[in-house]
Amino acid sequence: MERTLIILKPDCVQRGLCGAVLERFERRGFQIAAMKMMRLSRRLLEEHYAHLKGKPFFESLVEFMSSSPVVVAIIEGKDAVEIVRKMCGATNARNAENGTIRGDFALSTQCNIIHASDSKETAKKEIERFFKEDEIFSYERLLGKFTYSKDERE
Ligand code: IDP
Ligand code: MG
Repeated sequence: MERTLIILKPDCVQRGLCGAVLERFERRGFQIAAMKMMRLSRRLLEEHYAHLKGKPFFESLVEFMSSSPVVVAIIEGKDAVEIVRKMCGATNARNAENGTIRGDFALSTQCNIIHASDSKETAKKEIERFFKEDEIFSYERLLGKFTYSKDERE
């Protein structure tokens, strides 16, 4: 099954919304393959947001992302990368559709609750950046056969 990386950002942790956000992925049928709390270092953030280096908001973004512990998790399921991105909504939460995580929980471009990998290639890199092999769990859920049809599970 496909895996993608999410980060529940400092605003999500500080506002006490981690449970509400994770619940959405679980309710949709996704499985949590890994999860931990960590404080992101400048070194890690400079690597993670390398594509944004040079933007006027870069320093402020690094400061924000290291201002509180965050929760990092791996979400697993068919087409997880694309569906999880869709569930997050637009980067600027003020433009995010109602019903998306950002559209329901945030009003800011920077403080937008959640990071999610933007492609299968990025997901692979980001999972390796944040998790060791022995922190990732493959397991079968008893209700798996009610989440996907037989042919979809294969
Ligand atoms: P994404 O998180 O929707 O993939 P990116 O463009 O990859 O959006 O930007 C990464 C993060 O940087 C955003 O989630 C947001 O927290 C922050 N960010 C992006 N654009 C701006 C901006 O114009 N001002 C402030 N922060 C921004
Ligand atoms: Mg991005």
